[in-house]
Amino acid sequence: MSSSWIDLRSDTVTLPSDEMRRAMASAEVGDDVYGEDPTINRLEARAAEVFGREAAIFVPSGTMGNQIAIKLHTRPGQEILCEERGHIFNYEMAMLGWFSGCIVRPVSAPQGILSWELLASRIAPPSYYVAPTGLIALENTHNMAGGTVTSVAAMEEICARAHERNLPVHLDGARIFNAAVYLGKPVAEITRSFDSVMFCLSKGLGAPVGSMLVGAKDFIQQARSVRKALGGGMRQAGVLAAAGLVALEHGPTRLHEDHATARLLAEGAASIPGISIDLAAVQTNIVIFDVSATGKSSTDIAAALKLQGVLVGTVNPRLIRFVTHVNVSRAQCEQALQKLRAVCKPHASV
Ligand code: TLP
Repeated sequence: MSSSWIDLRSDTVTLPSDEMRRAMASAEVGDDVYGEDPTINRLEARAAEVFGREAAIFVPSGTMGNQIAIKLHTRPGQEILCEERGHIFNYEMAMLGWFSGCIVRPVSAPQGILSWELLASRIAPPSYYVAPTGLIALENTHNMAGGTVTSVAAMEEICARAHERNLPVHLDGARIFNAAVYLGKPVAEITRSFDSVMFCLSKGLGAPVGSMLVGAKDFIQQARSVRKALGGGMRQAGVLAAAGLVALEHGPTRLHEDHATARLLAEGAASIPGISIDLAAVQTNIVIFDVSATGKSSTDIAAALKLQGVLVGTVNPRLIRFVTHVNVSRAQCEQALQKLRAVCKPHASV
């Protein structure tokens, strides 16, 4: 999309910075299927270091990172516990059923924030006639709950109690750096109890492509085979890893700006008649709000905004999602709010 659009659909739409493009142009590359791409090797080593883990693997997408982890943690016929709005359950093409032979037992949590208390009773009891629980998967920040953050205490308790029962815990940390900024703690510290963590370079951190899966050395070694099986052996992808390295080093340092613009959007939206929003749930760079009391559907409002140069996402017929990122300025957010106010007016044509 050209820069004349105000694109609030997702932080996946970010464009590579000049520094990323320069790094891509000069990246040293080799065949990564042979382990010979020096730039990918550097990115993997750096990601492992940033997360305080033994190893990391570069994957083309967050979805592939999550699905590799699920495949390795589970066996066919098991259940996975996750929050009912979770990405692995709703937006990954049922791959956990298709590829890993598992089903989800969804757990509903206020603001998408799971606790051990909510999970404990959903773990399958030892029995020969029910599917065993094979994995707990958390999502932090929680995308479809509006970018909400699970506390370190809650994550640590879930991991500790799950490990007592020999249950692994995976973190879909697509936006874990946003959670780290909100919590004011390094990612290594907040994710240390998880068995595996996936995070995206290509969301708020701004890289054009790519995600990482981090964990123990053996786990990541096995992940290399599963990635290959999924067609994720990317050969001379050091050109992508070069942008990923820039994203990893510099992306996190400006995420607080996205959180501030999300707050601006949320407070502005809250003042528009007919819009309802839980301001306490707006903690990072995602803003989800209900437009049903305007008398218009989210799709009608999104279409009207598009005609005015503003792109937004719809979650369902009532809910609109705004996501802030490096390529949308504070002034553009103010313009988007003015246009939202206009299209929500009772007699505005949508
Ligand atoms: N999220 C996308 C859409 O798929 C909804 C977005 O625009 O927010 N985990 C979480 C929590 C995510 O939000 C996403 C992408 C992924 C995993 C998958 O990442 P990709 O798109 O790289 O496969």
